Amino acid sequence: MRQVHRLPAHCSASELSAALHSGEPFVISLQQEDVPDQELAALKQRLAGKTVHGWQGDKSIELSIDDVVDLWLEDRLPCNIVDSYVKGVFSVPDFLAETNLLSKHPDTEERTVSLYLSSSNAYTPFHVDAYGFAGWAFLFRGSKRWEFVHPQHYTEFHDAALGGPRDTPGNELPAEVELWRTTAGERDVVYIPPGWLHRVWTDQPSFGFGGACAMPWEVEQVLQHWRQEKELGIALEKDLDEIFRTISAVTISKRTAP
Ligand SMILES: O=C(O)CCC(=O)C(=O)O
Ligand SMILES: [Fe+2]
Repeated sequence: MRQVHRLPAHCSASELSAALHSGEPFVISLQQEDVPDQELAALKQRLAGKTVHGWQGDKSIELSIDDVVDLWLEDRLPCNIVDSYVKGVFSVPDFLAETNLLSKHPDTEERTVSLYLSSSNAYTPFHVDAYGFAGWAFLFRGSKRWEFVHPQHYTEFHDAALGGPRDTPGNELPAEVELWRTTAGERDVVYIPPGWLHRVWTDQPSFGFGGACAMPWEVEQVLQHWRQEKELGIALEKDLDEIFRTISAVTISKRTAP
């Protein structure tokens, strides 16, 4: 068992950069001055009328934001996580936003910020995030336990009948598979590098934001995972080769513009 690296609260930019480049998950606590606190009641007003998406295992369900907030306050959401794209209601910290290539393409931009809500005792089974993108998850409230498995073990977890990674009954893992563990609390961000399997237990009602990422140095790893999924016949519909080609063409032409 490995403990996921926790960065010190006021770490330097170079420590943060080293963690982001390490290819391993990490946790960092964000300060109030970097991410001002938010109240769910205010968020409910800002998103009034919106339909949001939740996950019951691998099944997606739709709920109205008003119902979701009320159910969350009563700690009885009917899904393991509400994970729904929201724009403009959360300022992603610079270290996650500035270099994220997914914000530079219309087909992936909406994935960069999602509202996250879970009730206590929720459990999200092993999975890899869509397309093998990296991810970040920030909590204003609550507490979650995370377990990770390195991408090299992906095929051992793949189940053709399920069309994705299978969870392990009784939480047993093959002896050769190393587990990485951490607990995230209020104001923590968990960073999930591309292709890492993860499962999550929610211990306290949780409210925060998360999203998908692909940093320039992660593109090869994302594409590798996506090609692996294509071979297994479970890749999602978007053409990632094309998306990253478009992004790099735009980025290069901006850099060379007079
Ligand atoms: O918090 C959860 O239950 C799941 C979170 C997750 O899988 C993610 O943020 O990628
Ligand atoms: Fe995930």
